Amino acid sequence: MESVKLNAQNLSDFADRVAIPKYDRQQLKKGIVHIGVGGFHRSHQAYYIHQLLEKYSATDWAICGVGLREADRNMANVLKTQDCLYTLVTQHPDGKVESEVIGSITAYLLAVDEPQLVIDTMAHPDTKIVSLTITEGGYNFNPITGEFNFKNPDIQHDLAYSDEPKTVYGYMIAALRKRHANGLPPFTILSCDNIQHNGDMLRMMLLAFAKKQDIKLADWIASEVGFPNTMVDRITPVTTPEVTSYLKNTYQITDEWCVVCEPFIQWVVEDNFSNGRPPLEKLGVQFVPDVTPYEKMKIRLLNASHSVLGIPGAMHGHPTIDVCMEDSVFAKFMRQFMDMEVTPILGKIEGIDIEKYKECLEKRFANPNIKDSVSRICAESAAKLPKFLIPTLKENLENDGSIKYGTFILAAWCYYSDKGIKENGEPLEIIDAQKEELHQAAKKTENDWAAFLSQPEIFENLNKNERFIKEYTSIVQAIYKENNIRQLMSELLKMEKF
Ligand code: CS2
Repeated sequence: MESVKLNAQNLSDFADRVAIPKYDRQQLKKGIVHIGVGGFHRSHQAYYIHQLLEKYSATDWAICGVGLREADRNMANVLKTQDCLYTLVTQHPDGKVESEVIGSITAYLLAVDEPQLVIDTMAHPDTKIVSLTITEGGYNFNPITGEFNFKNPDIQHDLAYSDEPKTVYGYMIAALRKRHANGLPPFTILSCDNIQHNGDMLRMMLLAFAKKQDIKLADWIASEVGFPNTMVDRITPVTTPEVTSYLKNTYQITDEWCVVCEPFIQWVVEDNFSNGRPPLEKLGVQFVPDVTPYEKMKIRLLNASHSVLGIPGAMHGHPTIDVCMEDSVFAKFMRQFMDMEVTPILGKIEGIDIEKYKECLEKRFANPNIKDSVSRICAESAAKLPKFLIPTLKENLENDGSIKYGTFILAAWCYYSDKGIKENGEPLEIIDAQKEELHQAAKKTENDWAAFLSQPEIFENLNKNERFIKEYTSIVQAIYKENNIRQLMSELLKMEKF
């Protein structure tokens, strides 16, 4: 049988092969505008909303996706031809696969082409929530001063030309200004990135930007807009051509925008919405008064452990996270990091058994069908590690706790950034907006062992801490001398060398 293109017109053709939306997509109101429609948004929030539409007819909550960058153009083009439909492929550890066409995104706007339409959609009375996944590095936060980065040229552009914004802040302010002028209530702003206190951080940044333009508007935002903090979780690897072929060969579906994910899904949200919200609690989303302990646990255990496997994994030549987990040295190293360096600082979390949570993480990482590439994990480490790993190190330095495992990863990252090759001499695929700066700092290492740490926007003042410098220096020297990361990990585990 010939493969058929996924779109609204052909949708019913697939009904005997995969699950397709049962609701009438034409009748839905767009209650959510989502900025940053990557794989994660599609496997997580859009999937939750899809289920609400399936099971509870929550017809006010369809999603309008927005891409802010020129780089989103390809996706926008594909989406147009697919009427925003895509297949979600859930890969279970035992080999079971579930494929389902998701219909909750009903429109997609490429902001560079239609800035006014994006502002008008956000300012439309139907829009109740603007949600975001703009990545850990996307918040325009200056880690040294803790303040909004007004030096960013795009931000300066948005201040000068507020009707033709480029940044997420420019768009949100333009739309909120319009709502205010029209006497509409503001939308809730819902951050779904892996940053502790993501809502608070976004609020602080947006208010700083708003105050520069319009104090009255800033006051209105400060008193009326809800910025719930959230913890989001579902491992979503990069879609590979194998998945596209799988859909073609198994179900005869041509889908150029499919997404793969694990079965696990979790969302914990503070119930602080200023203009209504979908009844997500019906699907097991947890609404809590304070998300802090959950987000800390998830970011410091799951996201940091990903980097703990990914960076040395990439250097050693392990292609994916499950392959790292199959290697007992890597698996033990990660467990030790979780037990000795993260668990002690987490404290007790009401309703959560940390031991079980860690065991569950190990199983999720070991899922052989997810094939989550180490290059995805290592991508943008300069934005990730200051959120995932470095805060743990700092807390352990304050409390006299163990710092060996976390320090080892930073030293490995230095070598990785300096040499840019695997142990077997093949080039590493380094994806990082800070790639050049990292390389410049790292390449001075052999003349000055702590040179890599002189990047205050990443390490702040860690390079002034004597205990840390001592540990770091001894590890980084060993890594440069031996170029055998796995061997050194195993020596660290036996406490032989460091
Ligand atoms: C990963 C996350 O980007 C990363 O380094 O740790 O994308 C992770 O897979 C998700 O946060 C899982 O919820």
